[in-house]
Amino acid sequence: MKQLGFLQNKQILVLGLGATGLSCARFLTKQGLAFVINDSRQNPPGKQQLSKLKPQVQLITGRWDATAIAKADLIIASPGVDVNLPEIQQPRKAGSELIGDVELYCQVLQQQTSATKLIAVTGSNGKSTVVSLLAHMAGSCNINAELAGNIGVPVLDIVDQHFDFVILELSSFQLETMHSLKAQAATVLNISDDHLDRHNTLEHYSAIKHTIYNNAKVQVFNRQQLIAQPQEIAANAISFGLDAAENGHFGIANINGKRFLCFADLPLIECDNLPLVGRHNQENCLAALALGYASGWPLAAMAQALGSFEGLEHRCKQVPSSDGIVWVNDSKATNIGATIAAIEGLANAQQQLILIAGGDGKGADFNELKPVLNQRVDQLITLGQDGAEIGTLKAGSIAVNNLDEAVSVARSLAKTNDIVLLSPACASIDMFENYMQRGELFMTAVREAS
Ligand code: UMA
Ligand code: ADP
Repeated sequence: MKQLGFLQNKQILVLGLGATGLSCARFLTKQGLAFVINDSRQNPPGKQQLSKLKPQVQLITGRWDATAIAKADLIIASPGVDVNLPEIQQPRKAGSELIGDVELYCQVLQQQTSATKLIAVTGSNGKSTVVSLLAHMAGSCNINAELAGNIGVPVLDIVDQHFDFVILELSSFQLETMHSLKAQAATVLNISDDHLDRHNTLEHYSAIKHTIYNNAKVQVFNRQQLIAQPQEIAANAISFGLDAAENGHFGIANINGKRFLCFADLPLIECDNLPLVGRHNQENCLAALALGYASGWPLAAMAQALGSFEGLEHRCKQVPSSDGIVWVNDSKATNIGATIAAIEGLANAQQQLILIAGGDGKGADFNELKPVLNQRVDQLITLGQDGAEIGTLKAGSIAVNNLDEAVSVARSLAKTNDIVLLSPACASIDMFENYMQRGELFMTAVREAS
């Protein structure tokens, strides 16, 4: 990669030494630039790798360092760092720039007049599923595309490779520190309470999400959720929704008693032929089709590819078992919206639905869960820091101490063919390393006992 003029002669400070901080360190090192790293944790996860990459780099840990912040001209913050903290804002010198890694990535692409087109996806739920669907469709259509962002690949790690398209999964944390994104296609899939411990109000969280539409060539929007729609809908915007679609938009039609994903009235694929379960996933497929179409990808080939996308782990996935109970791992449901979608997608008149929920609620108002808990869930088992609060929403709920106990209580309540759904509506960090570990432990408990 060419040396980038706009980064020269600046005091650069990287905040955070996780996956993002390390990718910043790799990028800056390749550019031959000096930098300092500051992580508030005593022992940040990237420490060892950093010492191999650049042993002489100055790393400050265990606090936010006012002196380093005060000296910096350019501060690159990791998404997990709350940049609004007074410890970070107050020491900054006048004119210093504070951005995230994705903002820096966009600036680099623009400096290089790169031809790479960005497809940008945010939303409270469905981001990883939609970007993975897009990557799967791109693969089937022989389109040179790469996935990056919140899905787990820090963008600066791919900045010196050429792709025709980069599919960006963007969190509110990343969007909060960005202003230069110019996406070919951008969407806010949906908005429900999430991360309010950091963004305080739904209005603020929503305003941050909406910045993804700024300068987008094509806005792709959920026509059934007003809060997620651009304030000014451009003439070329493309909508998706689970209802019938008008010309130029994506939706669902009933044809001879069968439901099809459609482009206006053109049937693309029958819903029963989608390996993904639940109406929320039909919505995700429509969003992916709309984003691909907005990027000039071939419609028929994209639709065909949907038929072979098996879905991601820990998202409404059935756990194999031999005990006749339908165990479903939806550990990635870390907010209320995801849990409501899972319950609505799975509840039916024939099978009892037993829900296991609870964990760290991140400041959410659980009352929104009450109607669905009372109308569609037969038994509620709660655990974790905010489990008791969820338990108050449904009479007869059972509180347990850990996941093993939750599985054994659920087994004692379930009859053959009943559904036991782990869909916590909460983050996992109060009891587990992450949602993946929570999902793995659930699957292990199910397998061991069945
Ligand atoms: N932290 C500190 N002090 C620091 C830096 C971080 O206490 O100095 C804490 C944060 O509060 C956070 C954790 O450490 O709890 C990790 O933060 P980080 O910024 O170091 O995380 P990275 O390892 O760089 O990973 C980040 C994203 N993490 C977060 O936004 C918390 C990853 O998204 C993303 O895949 C990665 O960059 C690459 O872009 C993960 C995530 O949980 C999957 N995202 C949230 C979500 O999906 O809900 C937003
Ligand atoms: P994200 O990356 O936004 O967290 P994922 O695709 O990983 O989204 O899914 C997270 C959780 O949200 C899972 O529990 C999944 O079942 C649920 N989910 C997926 N798509 C939707 C949607 N469109 N609406 C509501 N919930 C959804």
